[in-house]
Amino acid sequence: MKHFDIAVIPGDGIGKEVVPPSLNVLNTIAELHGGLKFSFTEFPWSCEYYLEHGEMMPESGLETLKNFNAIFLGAVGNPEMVPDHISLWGLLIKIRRAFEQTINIRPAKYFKGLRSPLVNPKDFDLLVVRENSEGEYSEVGGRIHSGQDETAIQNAVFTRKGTERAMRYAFDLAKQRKNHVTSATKSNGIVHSMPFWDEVFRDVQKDYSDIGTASYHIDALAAAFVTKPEIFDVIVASNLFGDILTDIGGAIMGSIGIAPAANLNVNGKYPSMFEPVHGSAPDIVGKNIANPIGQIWTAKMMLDHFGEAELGQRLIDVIEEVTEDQYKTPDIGGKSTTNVVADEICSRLLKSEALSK
Ligand code: GGG
Repeated sequence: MKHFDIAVIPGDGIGKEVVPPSLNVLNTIAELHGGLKFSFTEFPWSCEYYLEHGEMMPESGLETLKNFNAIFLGAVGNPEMVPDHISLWGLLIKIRRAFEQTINIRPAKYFKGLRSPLVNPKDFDLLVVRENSEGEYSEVGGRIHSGQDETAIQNAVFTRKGTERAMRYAFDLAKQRKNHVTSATKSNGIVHSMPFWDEVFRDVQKDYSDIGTASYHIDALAAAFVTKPEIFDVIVASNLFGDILTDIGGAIMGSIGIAPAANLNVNGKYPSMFEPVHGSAPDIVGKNIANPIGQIWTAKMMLDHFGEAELGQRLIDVIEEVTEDQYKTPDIGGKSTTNVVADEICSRLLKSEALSK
């Protein structure tokens, strides 16, 4: 029996609504497999927790999380209660940094049963590798003066180590896919970090002569995600560019509510963390209409990470079947509730054929 200990942080807003049904899906997967067991330990760390305790997670939180096989996170943020930069840096980014989750992977593909807003979406299937530990998301900078002289300085940090690591990860992934990597740059406008980014890309590329490459300025790349997403395979991007591009990835699939993400620790020292791309969506909280697919697809990425790719594939096939049969929440044009969609996925998983152990 394979046993995985998962730390569960539903977080804020719809995170609390999409995580529980996704745990049911994982339990169903375990039942289907027969030789797999998940133990879930839930932590209440969130903006509500912050209001009560003055911190998003306790001081001992990282020490506690360290012992789990993975972290399954919902959403973070409630700007009416806690400023976004405090909630994000106090929980989500804190975990990413402390656990050296230096790579963030975010797929987007044409999804059967969903209406993409694109007139002709073709069969796009792309994967963004986002540098997840530095870049524009850096704490270097500060604020001085007030009034007319008030000044804010935010530095972006690009190290050769971090940049090269993300690029090598992208090239290695491309080998298992369609052998192509696109670099997201902006070296015409950002005068230091982006020419450096291009230089590292050219250096890394030399070690992967069988992989095709392209380099797009981020503005043109954002447009191409909308006009011709089918030409892309793996895209490597800095922290901010990757974050923005993957919201577009969600949008062209039909809704950001279905987009998944994995924050990967690639040195094996700490657990990785799995979270959907979407945030806490305060506008739809409490209505039981949040799309659970982003969180459930995130569970598929966790299964892949555990080496259970066959189960992961089964899960994504069932998700596509369910959307094709119109079990859809309102964000993708349906009338189903969060729980109806998730329950349908569970019941179809149970009806599907047994899997090899
Ligand atoms: N699902 C996790 C979540 O709530 N993300 C919100 C967010 O703003 N994330 C920014 C980021 O991924 O850097």
